[in-house]
Amino acid sequence: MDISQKLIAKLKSAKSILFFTGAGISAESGIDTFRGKGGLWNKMSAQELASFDGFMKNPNLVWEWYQYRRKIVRETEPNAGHKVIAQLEKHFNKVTVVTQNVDNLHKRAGSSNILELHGNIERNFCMDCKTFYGVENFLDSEKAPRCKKCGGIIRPDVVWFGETLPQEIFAEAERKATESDICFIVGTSAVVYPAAYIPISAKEAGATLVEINIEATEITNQVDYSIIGKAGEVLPKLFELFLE
Ligand code: BV8
Ligand code: ZN
Repeated sequence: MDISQKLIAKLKSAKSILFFTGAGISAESGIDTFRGKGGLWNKMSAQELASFDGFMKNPNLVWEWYQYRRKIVRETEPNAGHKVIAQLEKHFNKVTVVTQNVDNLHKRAGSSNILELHGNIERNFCMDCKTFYGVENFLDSEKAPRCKKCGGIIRPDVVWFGETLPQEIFAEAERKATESDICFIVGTSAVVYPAAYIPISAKEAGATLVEINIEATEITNQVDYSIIGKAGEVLPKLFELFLE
């Protein structure tokens, strides 16, 4: 992997850094990505599984898909990539993680400033009375459960296609992007909007864009540095060079 000395020098003089992450940063923990080889969405379409209409048409199928993903998340650990991002908090005034992932692995790795643009797979809520339920309430329920209070349908607290992102979280992510000196784009195909606007906002405000991915993506032609490699290998190497 090729990491330029110029980038390391930039990192050493940076004050605030932002990590914009996607499914690729969790791939080495054993969680499938969506669009890559063996991706979750190769088997069934995103629209059927990660959309409100898909859920209303077949709540039990979608619920089962999320139960399957929760089980995988429970059996996985944060990897070296997540851990380096958490460790960097000791070396910079501000490290913000803006993630599209719903798997909680940044939190479990010890990061403290995390903005979850697409929600969190461990949280659920009743569609009628909005009561929140933690995933521990239904560890083995195959069917979309009903609310104990009002009998309404319970759904995962994630943002589906056609649904707006949590406005205050997105606005905070935009703000942090415009304040960042360096914006790392890690393990995302950068095709999902409006999340994919975040690195663009950082660039427009003068941040240096650094992409870490195993292949080129839609955003590669807009970045200042493109490092081809696995996040779990590149980030530790970057950290090692930074500490030298
Ligand atoms: C919305 C649910 C307002 C949670 C997901 C412009 C503006 C606004 C909206 C749109 C727009 N253009 C199009 C839209 C509509 C749509 C959209 O973006 N469609 C795209 C696909 C064309 N956006 C929306 O609907 C959003 N809502 O805008 O509301 C609105 C309202 C009404 C009408 C219009 C607008 C909602 C988007 C959120 C959808 N929910 N998931 C869940 O179940 O997880 S999206 C899904 O994709 C996941 O959340 C995921 O986070 C996200 C992005 O995927 P990635 O993380 O990038 O994963 P992917 O597999 O694609 O890529 C993995 C990458 O990792 C690859 O590049 C691979 O090379 C790399 N990799 C693999 N291994 C490694 C690695 N890299 C490093 N190391 C490795 N080891
Ligand atoms: Zn209810």
